[in-house]
Amino acid sequence: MTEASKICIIIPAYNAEETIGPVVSGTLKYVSRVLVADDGSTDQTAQIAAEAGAEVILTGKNRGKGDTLKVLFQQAIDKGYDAVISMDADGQHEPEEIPLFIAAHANAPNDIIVGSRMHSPGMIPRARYNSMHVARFFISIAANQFIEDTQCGFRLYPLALIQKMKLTQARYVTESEILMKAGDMGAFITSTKIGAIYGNHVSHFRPVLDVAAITAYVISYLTVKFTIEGIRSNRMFTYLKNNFFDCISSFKLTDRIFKTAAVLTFMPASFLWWFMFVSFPLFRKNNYASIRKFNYSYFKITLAGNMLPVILIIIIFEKLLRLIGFRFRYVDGFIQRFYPHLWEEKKRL
Ligand SMILES: Nc1nc2c(ncn2[C@@H]2O[C@H](COP(=O)(O)OP(=O)(O)OP(=O)(O)O)[C@@H](O)[C@H]2O)c(=O)[nH]1
Ligand SMILES: [Mg+2]
Repeated sequence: MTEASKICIIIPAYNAEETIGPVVSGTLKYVSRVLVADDGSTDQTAQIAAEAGAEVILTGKNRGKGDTLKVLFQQAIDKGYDAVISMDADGQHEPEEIPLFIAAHANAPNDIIVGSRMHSPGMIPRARYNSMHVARFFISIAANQFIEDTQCGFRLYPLALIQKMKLTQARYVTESEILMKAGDMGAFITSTKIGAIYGNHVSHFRPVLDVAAITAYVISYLTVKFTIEGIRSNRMFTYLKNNFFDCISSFKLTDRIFKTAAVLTFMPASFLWWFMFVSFPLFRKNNYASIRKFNYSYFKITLAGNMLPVILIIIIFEKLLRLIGFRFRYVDGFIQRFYPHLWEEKKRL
């Protein structure tokens, strides 16, 4: 059996009738099976995908990208695949780039391979590029390694790795959750350069709500990780399936309570963790093992965390100024300064 025959393509789709046909037919040049999950579309997405050659799964009412990905993972596992390549239904991912993922997988079969668009800043809307930088900074810390593009949906997932984690989040948060948990279990995440396509496509991504949902989860994840790493020696990988954090996150109410508490206490807690970083090694040798390994200033991480509300204020300020005709670009400078490329030369521990 060749590598390619154990990999299938999965496409979560929602109201993508304009683009899904060519996406499916394009991918079928590289793999023999494409699974499309139609997530309660109100248009012809399912029919067009099926006509183009995909196996279509109907999920019923719209549940969002994350839950649909979970359905697709399970389908691929049931059908005996080793790995899946996820692609967006809106034509932002080029089927011609599938071989890059297959080749990277052949080199590193246990790694998650993530497409990176970060080398094409000119092709990506400025606000999105900035939020990709901030997300990359914190998700890389949680995942114990530098990940070029943490928000790209064009990825290869080894299914054995996916089965080692419990996915508790939904919509656009799930993809960040997977990277953090995988990296925080000791898995590697490899990047492969892909093109950035931003045309006149329809986006379902809600810039405020979805960014807020990702931020709240990343903060709550780091709250658990920084607390565990702070009080334990040599504890770099803190995630284990069904740990207490998974239990809390599995129920909507406790998930919300924990996220709210984590967001509200993040600023004072970040100084507490910094204090633990500086003083605890006297009796907890090599605490914060992941950060010490990278030799990255923990104070800069603390500062970056505390700059988040400041950046938010500057974004609002910029938008207000734009309304009265002034164009300033303060945010870009702040992002470059406080959320730099982390550990560029030390991608792996
Ligand atoms: N199953 C399902 N999939 C969705 C849903 N919303 C989006 N998707 C899928 O996720 C992909 C990415 O969603 P987009 O809304 O384009 O988000 P994005 O690509 O991160 O954001 P843009 O860069 O603005 O396009 C889409 O192509 C769909 O395949 C949804 O509600 N359900
Ligand atoms: Mg899109």
